[in-house]
Amino acid sequence: CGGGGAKESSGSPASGPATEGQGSGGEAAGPIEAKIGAVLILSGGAAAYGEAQRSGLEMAKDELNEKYAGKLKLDIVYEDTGGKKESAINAVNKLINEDRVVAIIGPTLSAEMFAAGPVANENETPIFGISNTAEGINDIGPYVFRNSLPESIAIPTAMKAAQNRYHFKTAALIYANNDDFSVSGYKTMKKTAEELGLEIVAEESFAVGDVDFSAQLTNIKKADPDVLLISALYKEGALVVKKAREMGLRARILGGNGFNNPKVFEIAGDAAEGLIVATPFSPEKNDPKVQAFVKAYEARYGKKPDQFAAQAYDGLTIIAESLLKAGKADRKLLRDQLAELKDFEGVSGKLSFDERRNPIGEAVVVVAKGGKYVPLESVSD
Ligand code: 1QQ
Repeated sequence: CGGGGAKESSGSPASGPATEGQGSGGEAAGPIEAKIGAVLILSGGAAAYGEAQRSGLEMAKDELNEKYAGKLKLDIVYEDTGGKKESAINAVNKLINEDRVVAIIGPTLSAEMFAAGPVANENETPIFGISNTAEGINDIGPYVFRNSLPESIAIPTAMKAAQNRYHFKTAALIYANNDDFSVSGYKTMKKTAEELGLEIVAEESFAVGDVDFSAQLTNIKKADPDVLLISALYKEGALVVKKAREMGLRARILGGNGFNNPKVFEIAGDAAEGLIVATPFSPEKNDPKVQAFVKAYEARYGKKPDQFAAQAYDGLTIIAESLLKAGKADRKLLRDQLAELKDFEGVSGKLSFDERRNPIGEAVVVVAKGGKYVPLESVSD
């Protein structure tokens, strides 16, 4: 493992404040005591993402504290943003300066990370996105990480698989124009559609919080596309799918990461049938690690984990293992260990970072069938 990154921390007392107020710094015989902040959406129209993330984190925390008993003691301080950038910034400031966390997990939305990531970066505190999929997240700075597969990888994977199967000629796009993730996903969808030689016959947008999409969908229906590409969070995205089917749109529908939450099925009902998305996590995966995770999660929470729970679980595991390599709860040493992550085998797949700390990983293409997502290759129509 080497731990080579530590060499760069010229005079480790520089990162002293990171360990203050955290009980043992880990150099004594006791366990490394690490307080981690989690900045999540736990209320409002996108709360199901944060709830799944908190479930994944709590399960990981308990398992890791048991597995590394005597070596590592993790504690998580949760902050709810309600999806608001201002709240994310305030939460990050509080966690860094008052709670003196060694690292922050989240925030849930890319938009929140673009707002709050710079604060953590300036304060030399590792901030680790578990669901940020927009382009440019890692460009915020060297203390910013994510294990969530960028849409620039996931969307083209899904669109190419769908194109190979259904041979679309025309496409329409609709997206939330005031959310960074949705805008970034829309740009990737448009670029990929052009690369695949599709003619774009309609392009529409809306705002997060909107509930009436009939004007946009009337235009889209008139254009009669072969595929409708939707870049949105689950609530608005699922309402668009529902309305599109009510209006009789015949197009196949393909969505981005926002659709990777079971709320989609609750909101869209039967209209979700056939919806295509890309995800790095599938609870069906024939892998003992994934199956053990799914079983333990179901036993604890009474439902299957979604991708957000899985990436949260992996995110805390990565931080815990990096803390053990760092040897103490120190922000700079932890950052250096995180930057060296290679071939981590998580429940949401294998993970390494490229030189810009972007995750290198693979997406599975899934399709909605009978109220859940199944691999596209497993269906015949
Ligand atoms: C982002 C996303 C959202 C779907 C997270 C919930 O991928 O904001 O980047």
